[in-house]
Parts: sequence; C-alpha cells; structure tokens
Amino acid sequence: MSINYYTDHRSGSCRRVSTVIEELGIQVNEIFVDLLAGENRSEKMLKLNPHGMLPVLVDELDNGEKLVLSEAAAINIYLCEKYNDNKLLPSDSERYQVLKWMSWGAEHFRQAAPIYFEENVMAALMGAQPNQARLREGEKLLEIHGAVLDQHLEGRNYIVGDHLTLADIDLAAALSQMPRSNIPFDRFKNIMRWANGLDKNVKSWRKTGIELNDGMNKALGISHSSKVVL
Ligand SMILES: N[C@@H](CCC(=O)N[C@@H](CS)C(=O)NCC(=O)O)C(=O)O
Repeated sequence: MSINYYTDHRSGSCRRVSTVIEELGIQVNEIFVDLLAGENRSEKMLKLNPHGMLPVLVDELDNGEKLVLSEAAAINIYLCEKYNDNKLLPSDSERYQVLKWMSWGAEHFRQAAPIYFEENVMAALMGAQPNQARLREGEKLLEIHGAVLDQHLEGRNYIVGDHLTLADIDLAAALSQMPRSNIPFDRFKNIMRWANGLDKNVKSWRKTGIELNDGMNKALGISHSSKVVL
C-alpha cells in the first residue's frame, strides 16, 4: 500500500503537509508538480483535483479503493488519524481548539497572505503592476485578523497547549512567503515571536521552510540561499 503525494516544495500550502509527513516520520512517494510551469493544471492533475491546486494525496486503501484528497487541512487530519497521532491532532478536548483555529485560519487569517504574494511577487513575474486596491484589501484583512492572533499569542509559544499542533502549522504557513511578498506581519510582536520560535525549535518546520525559501529564491533568480526563514 503506498501513498502518492503531489507537491511543489515552494508552496506554503504544500509545506503544511510536508511538515506533517516529516513529523510523523512516514514514507510517501513524493511527486513534484511544477506550479510555476502550470503542471498543476495538466489533465491528469485536474482529474485528481478539479481546482487545479496542490497539495494532493492519493492513498491506496486496504480494500483496494483509492482515496484522493486535496486541501492541506483535510490531508493533515487524515494522516494524523491514519497514523494514530494524538499530538499534532490531540484526542482530548484540545482537539476542538485545534480544529477551531484551523477553520479560523482558512476563513480569516490566511486570506491576506496570498493577496500580498500574488500582487508583490506573481504580478512582477508576469510583468504586471500590483493591483493597489487588492493590496488595500489585504492590509485590511491583515489588520483585523492579525490583531486577533497576536492577542491570543500573548504569553504563548504554541496556538493550543504547550506543543506543536496542526493549528500552528496551518496558521504559520501564512508567513511562509513573507521574505519576498512584503507582508507586514512584523508589526505584530507576538506573532513574530511565535513564528520565529517555531523556526528555531521545530526541526520539520525549519526544514520545509528552508526548502521553500531556497526553491523560491532559485525560481526568482536570487542567488543566496537563506538559512533563516523569516
Ligand atoms: N485551500 C487549499 C489552497 C491550496 C493552494 O492555494 N495551493 C496553491 C499553491 S500554495 C496552488 O496550487 N496554486 C495553483 C493555482 O492556483 O493555479 C489548501 O489549503 O490546500
């Protein structure tokens, strides 16, 4: 039985799944799909995920069926349950706090970062000007939701409890493209302390961050390789 994992290590969404694979110490067949070359929209990939997005996971189940899963949060919950993890996804009441912050991340906190990335990085790659109205929208979202997370993180090193959970991975992924997308998270001191703490103390997170940064720097023609993620 094997798991196929379709990924591009330069993507913040894929980083969330790659980190969980590292944390669980499991073997998967990693299949590189070049997002910058548009391979995510090939006929084969669109059959696996009609949204044309990565990450995608395909697991051959014991009964011979194939489970095809997209959405990093769903993939991570699936992997934690399949491999009986109860740290990244606790089995006690903390579980619902983790799920709450993951939902909040998807609906609110992670909305701003892709706007900055698309307007400050992708637009330039396409030879276009950043759309200022969209950036103003991103700024508004960041201000509202960043303040909520910053307040929650006062005096805490992790989102829930005293160890890494899927909630940290989901929320910190929003900072993955920070070195190049000019997203002003640095106004939030607790968010920066927490994110820097994860980079320093969580080996899997640091590793996937370095892979992402090095890959993006190479794609953008920036020659130095960065050891520090933020
Ligand atoms: N909600 C999805 C978002 C995935 C996503 O945004 N993937 C990006 C890379 S970070 C992608 O595949 N973009 C390709 C495209 O939009 O064409 C998840 O959490 O997995």
